[in-house]
This record gives sequence, structure tokens and C-alpha cells, in this order.
Amino acid sequence: MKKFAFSVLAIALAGVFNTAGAEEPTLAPAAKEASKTIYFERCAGCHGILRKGATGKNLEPINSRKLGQSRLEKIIAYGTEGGMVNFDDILTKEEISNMATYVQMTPDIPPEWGMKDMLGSWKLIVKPEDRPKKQLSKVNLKNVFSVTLRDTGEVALIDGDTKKIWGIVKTGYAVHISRLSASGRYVYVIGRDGKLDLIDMWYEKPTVVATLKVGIEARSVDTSKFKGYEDKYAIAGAYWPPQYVITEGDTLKPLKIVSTRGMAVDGEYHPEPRVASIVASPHKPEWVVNLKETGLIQLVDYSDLKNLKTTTIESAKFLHDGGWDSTKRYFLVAANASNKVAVVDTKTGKLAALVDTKAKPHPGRGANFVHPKFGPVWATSHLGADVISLIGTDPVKHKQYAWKVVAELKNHGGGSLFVKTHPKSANLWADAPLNPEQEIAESVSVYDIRNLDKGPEIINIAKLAGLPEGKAIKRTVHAEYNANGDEVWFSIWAGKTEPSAIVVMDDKTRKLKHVIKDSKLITPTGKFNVYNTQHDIY
Ligand code: DHE
Repeated sequence: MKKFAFSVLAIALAGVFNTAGAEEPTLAPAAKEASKTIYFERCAGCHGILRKGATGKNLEPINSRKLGQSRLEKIIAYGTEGGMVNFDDILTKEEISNMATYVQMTPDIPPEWGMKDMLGSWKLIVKPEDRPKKQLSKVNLKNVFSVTLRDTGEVALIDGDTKKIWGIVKTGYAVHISRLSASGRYVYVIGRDGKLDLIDMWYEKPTVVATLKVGIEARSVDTSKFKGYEDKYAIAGAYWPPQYVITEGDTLKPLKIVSTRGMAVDGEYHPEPRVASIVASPHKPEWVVNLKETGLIQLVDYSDLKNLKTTTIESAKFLHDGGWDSTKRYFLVAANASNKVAVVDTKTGKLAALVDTKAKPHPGRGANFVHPKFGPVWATSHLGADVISLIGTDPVKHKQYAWKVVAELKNHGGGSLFVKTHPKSANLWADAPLNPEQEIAESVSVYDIRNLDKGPEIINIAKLAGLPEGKAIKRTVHAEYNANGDEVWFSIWAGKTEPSAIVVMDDKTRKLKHVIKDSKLITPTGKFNVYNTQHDIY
């Protein structure tokens, strides 16, 4: 990982950001360096590099110093009900104390990352013409799962038919998500450190054929999915510098970088509008790019990169994750720290609605199903409330319910991150991995979507894995269906030095079908089934 380096600009800006007065606390150089790394790896995602806050609270010195050393230490160690996780199982007492001091100090500012840096980082390991001309293995690629191994900086490609690990690939640090090329041949994996890897599944074993560092910190990637543009382009969004880059799809050669700095929906300048979720439209040569801090949603037309046309839609601040409605005309994205879901109509290029929800909606890509009374709905759970909200998505046949929360189902706890269903399933699953209570974090709620009044069945999935006791909570996180839609997979996300697992449930019976255990399966979190991710099925 590239360590933060101070530039002249950074030093100048640091003066601007040192707003909390002269009594800045200090740390010895080694402790400061270590805290800076921890902040970047563990904290910046929620609080921002400049600590201006988003999913997490504003931690600029003017605010953090009000909380004070001992309160900050408690918050860092034990977390909060508002969704901040505990770090006492990851950090030592000394590290926690140093972090509490560090966040009261002036933020460090990392360097910019323009075309020269990007091209310097680009490695075309195998040229497209030197790659296999057809699939060399017998693996059923449609049912492969690309699984994030968060703390080892790897993804495991698991054969969904045999449940065996097909290959493990080194990727960026704390790799975040995988997305698929339109053809289903290539997996794109983005790391928190901004490293983008292109994996070719036509080899005997999954093989990285190109890499690119798109920034210092990143979270999102997608590909061109419109007819005629299949596998042509990729787009990756960076948290720092705040920008996105469009690359060649099969080489990752960077073609165009677009900065996202600018005015927020409230008319104020923001220096760090991070790129949150990105999704490719199947109906147009267009990506939906969600800018977190400014609350702007950009529809980026990739049919002419030299004369890039972008429609900028005002929504609400702190955009995060989201997914399509079942028709893939409307994109629903959580403005999580605003307690809203924004709905974009990609046909008209306009905001269709801003829907109020409970605290901090966090849908992943959400879940689409047909409600017996309200017609087509899209579901999200919440980080800050034990509620699953259903939003009506059919403005034609169910106009009175469209873009309204039509029902709120009880989840087994707050701290939820992901909901999931499948067009062939009658179940709606919701996790709660960030809940501070062990039993809740290990469990999921599952509703029968034909009879939601019956209430949920609550299943402790982590217990089913039969793992030995450990120090860390075995968080059950991220449901993902197999290609047939009859199995649902959960990650059991234990500590870095403890065994983790993937639990496969039979979706119909809701009974355990299989547990994938392997010493190489360290901290699995997100899982991306090739077919479902390729076709945005959720
Ligand atoms: Fe994620 C999606 C950002 C923490 C697992 N995460 C996303 C997306 C964003 C994001 C912007 C949407 C990408 C897209 O669709 O293009 N995530 C962030 C953060 O900023 C945050 C809050 C803090 C951080 O430091 O990164 C964060 N995320 C986490 C985790 O701690 C999780 C639970 C475990 C992990 O692997 O790091 C986690 N995030 C995921 C997963 C998805 C995701 C599994 C994809 C969900 C999907 O079904 O598409």
C-alpha cells in the first residue's frame, strides 16, 4: 500500500484544516505513522480521509476534541448503537489509545493520482491476443462465486456446483467488491487500496491478466453492459482522490479520469465527494455513478469518451449502495446518513423520488419481489434500525404505492448490511452483522414473501458452521444466491487469525446444505455469483 506522502498542497491544506486551536495533542512519530495506517485501513471508509463524515460522524479536530481522549477510546473499543463497530477485538489497548489521540490531530492528506501515476501503475500481464481462445476448464462459470477474503487481500473463486475452491487470486488490500463483464468471462475486483484486478476465467485456473491502481482508496467498479459495448469498458470509482476512471475493458488501460470535486446539493463546496456505488445500465450506454458527500447522481454516457455527456441529478447527501428495480429502469440508492433512498429514473434522466426511511438504510443491491398487496417492491434493511423497508416500484399498475415505504418488517436487530432474494425464491433474507450483540450478529431473519404477516424465522447461521469458539464474533454477512436460485450462501466473518466459513442453505427448506471450510478461507465477506452479478439478479 502506498503510504500517505505530504505534498506542498497537503501542508498548505493542513493549515486550513487545523481548525481546533493550538492545543493539538501529539504522538511519537512511530505511533503517529501506525495510527495513520490504521485510520486509512479501518476508519477513512466511514469518516472520510478529511474526516468530514459520511456513514460515520465528522471527526475533524474541532469535533473529536470535544469528545475527548477517554470517550473516544471507549467509542473505538466498544462501538456505538449507531452502527460504529467495536475494535477491541482487532486493535490493542495501546493502538486504541493512540487512535483516540490521532483523530484529535490535524488530518493527513494523501497525494493526488492522475494519468501519469495511473499509467505508471498499469500492468498488462497478458495481452488479449495471447489469452485463451476458449474456456480451458470444465468449471460451470455461471455458478462460480467470487468471494472477498477481506483481511488477506485475496478473492477465492469457488465452484458453486462442487463447492470447492477453484482458485485463490492475490488482489488489492482489503478487497471490496467483484463485478462481471457483460460476457461473464472476466471478473473485476477492486481493493480498498485502489488496486483493480482483471481476472480471466477462461484459463484452467482463474488468472489475473491486468492490474491498475485507480487511486489511493476505492470501493466500486462496473463494466459496459449495453449491447455493442460488451466487455469494451470498465469504470472504477475512487474515494481518494475523489474521481472515477474509465478504462479499456479487457486491458484496464486508463482512458479518462473525471474528478468529482465540486458543489454539494446544498450549494456548498466539498473537497472530497467520494465515488460510492456504480451500476451499468442494460438499456443505454450509461453508468449510474453515485457521489457520496455531494448527493449528486451522475448518468455517464460512455458512447463518446472524448465528448463525455453527463447528466447530474440532485438527490440527498451521503449516497452509498443501491440496486435496480426489477425492470432495471429505476436505480434505488441509499443516502444512508440522510435516512433516505433516492430513486433515479434512468429513462428520463431525472430523480423520480426521495423516499424517507429509518436510520441509515443499507441495502447492498437490495431485493426485488412482488408483494401480494403492493405489487413489485424493493427492500432495504438498515444499519441504524431493526427494520426492513419495502418501497413500491411500479408507478404504472400500482401508482398509489410507487416510491413510498409501503411496509416495514421487523429485522432481528439493527446493524444490518444486506438483504437478498431471488426471482425463483419465496424467501427474503436479512443479516445484522454489525449488531454489537453476538447472537444477533451471528443470525439472519428470513421472511416468506407470500405471507409476510407470519413474521420472520430467525436462524443462527454462524452456529451451523460448527466453528470452534474464538475471540471475535462470527458475523454472518451477505446473502448471495447460486445461479439456479435454490441455494443461499452466507459468509461467516470471524477474526483474521481464526477459522471462518461459508454456510450454504437450502433455500426451500431453510436447512443447512453444506459448510465450506478451508484454512485459506480467511475473513470471507462479499460473495458474487457470476450469473446473478452479470445480470443484476437480486
Ligand atoms: Fe462496503 C458495497 C463502501 C464497509 C462489504 N461498499 C459497497 C459499496 C460501497 C461500499 C460504496 C457499493 C459498491 C457498488 O455497488 O458499486 N463499505 C463501504 C465503505 O465506505 C465502508 C462503510 C467502510 C470501509 O472502510 O470500507 C464499507 N463493506 C464494508 C465492510 O466492512 C464490509 C461489510 C466487509 C468488507 O468486505 O469490507 C463491506 N460492501 C461490502 C459488500 C458490498 C459492498 C459485500 C457489495 C454488496 C453487493 O451485494 O453488491
